[in-house]
Amino acid sequence: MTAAEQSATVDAIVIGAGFAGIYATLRLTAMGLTVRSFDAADDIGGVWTWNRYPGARTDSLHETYCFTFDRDFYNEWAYTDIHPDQSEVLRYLHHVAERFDLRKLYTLSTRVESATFNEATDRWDVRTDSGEQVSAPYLVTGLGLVSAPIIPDVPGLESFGGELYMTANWPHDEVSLAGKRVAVIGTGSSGVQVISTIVGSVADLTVFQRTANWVARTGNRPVSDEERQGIRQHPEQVWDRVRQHPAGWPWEPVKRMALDTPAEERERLFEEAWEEGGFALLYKTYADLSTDKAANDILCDFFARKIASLVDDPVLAKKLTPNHPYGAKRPPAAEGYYEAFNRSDVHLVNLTETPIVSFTDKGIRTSAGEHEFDVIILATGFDAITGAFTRIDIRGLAGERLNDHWAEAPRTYLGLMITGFPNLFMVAGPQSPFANLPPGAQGQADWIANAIAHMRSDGIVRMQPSMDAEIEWTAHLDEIAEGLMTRYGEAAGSWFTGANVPGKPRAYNVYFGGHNVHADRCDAEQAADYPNFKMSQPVSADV
Ligand code: N01
Repeated sequence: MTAAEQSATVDAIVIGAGFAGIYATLRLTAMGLTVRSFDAADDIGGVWTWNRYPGARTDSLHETYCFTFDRDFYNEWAYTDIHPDQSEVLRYLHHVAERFDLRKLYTLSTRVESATFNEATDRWDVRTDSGEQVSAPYLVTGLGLVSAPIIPDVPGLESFGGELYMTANWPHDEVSLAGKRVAVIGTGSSGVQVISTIVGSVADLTVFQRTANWVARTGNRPVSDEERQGIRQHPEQVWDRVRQHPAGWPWEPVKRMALDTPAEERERLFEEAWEEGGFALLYKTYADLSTDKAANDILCDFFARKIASLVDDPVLAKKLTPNHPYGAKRPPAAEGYYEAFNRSDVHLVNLTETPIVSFTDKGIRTSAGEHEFDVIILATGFDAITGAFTRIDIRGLAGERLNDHWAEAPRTYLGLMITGFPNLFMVAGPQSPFANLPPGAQGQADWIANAIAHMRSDGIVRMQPSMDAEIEWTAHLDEIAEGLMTRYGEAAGSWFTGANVPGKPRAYNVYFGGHNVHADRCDAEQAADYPNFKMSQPVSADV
């Protein structure tokens, strides 16, 4: 048992061992706080410990998919590819944990089941699934956006006699798919990565598609030595660009408008961005693609023609072409995805025509008949953003359950704190920006650490946002999302809005106003001594 495991009372409890939780642990420890950190996984790494499926890699850029708090530490690390794969990101996170001696603070393979704010002590009482109870004045969550997987509610799953895998909980041991008849259900970011990676190595691949997706190329390639040296000489330039970009990308935000550009010029720029891959289509072409449906239609027309040119069978190409705006759902990327469907050993089952009826002992039955498989892979997504919170019994002032507070929609201030849940701080929580995760998580955890330092220096025992601030932030977030293509997310079944989970309240779960705008607001809040927060001294009764 480590020293951390023995201590039931600490200064801060952190939940999560991904980018968010690791950095919060590091930052709070560096301030001299005693910290206990928990994660349900058996190792450090968050989403990267669970999602080990073939082809898993980030579509963020290598120089931004890491922490930037220390120039030398930043310059030490070198990812191989511009979009690092799962194994390298996991190695990086292990490297951080080891270098800053964080492992000893973590209790792994342990799920936090409940967290209750104790009004008598002004501490969070946390209970884990191992029965351990720990208490601390500050509770910091880094629960991850996509950490609560959903299993399709289809009869007979347990009766399938072959191998069944979930991308979101992929085995640690080698999985051999070679020579097998494989089904992949789901064509989100995970599904398209698996499909384009295993194609050709399996005997037969059947893709069950409910909603077609706009799958950009990745444009992945190794990082050249020259690029790496350039970044290492002036890393601050990268960090500044990331800080100023709405999505936390190291690119200049574009200002030109598709609707003001001649068709040939647009086509040329779209082609260039298509070749570059990833988010270039969205972030490097035109500013009005996300705001103006007419501009977005032009991009979708370009994309639909691309699909038609890549898929030999026009009927199949049509089935693979989405009918939602680009960006209504989180756009995935994969290399050779559409081309895979030209192979005779790859089949598409369009679930809008022939829905799944049940799983059987041999495979999957749709309304058109039974398909037999050796392996079924579920790439069916997550109860994203809020799911990891609502699966924990969290209770704030007067015993209010977080699930009740969020019964209709998540409500927070800046995605950082919740009214009625004092001293509960969230890194990359609901209503925080949809953006490149590590820079946002680092900035938010810094903000939280500073807020805790402020509380400690001023003898504040409770900090929570005012109800007005929470209402204002939620209204602002909705207004922004309604002005973007995200307003079509519900119809497209996007997890941005909870529309991918039957019965989940429909709401915009993430902030689309920009990582930069959010960071500015957080900075301003801090600089002005937290005007939208209620701070209480001991023996207060501000319920
Ligand atoms: O999940 P998803 P994901 N029957 O929700 C389908 C991040 N990520 O794991 O669209 C049949 O996107 C569902 O169909 P529909 C990234 O933020 C990043 O792929 O609801 N199908 C959909 O096709 C991403 O957005 C990276 O109609 C069913 C799919 O399953 C997020 O994680 C890589 C079904 C789920 O897609 C989630 O991605 C991977 C059912 N009952 C993930 N239920 C990168 O950085 C669901 N589906 C590259």
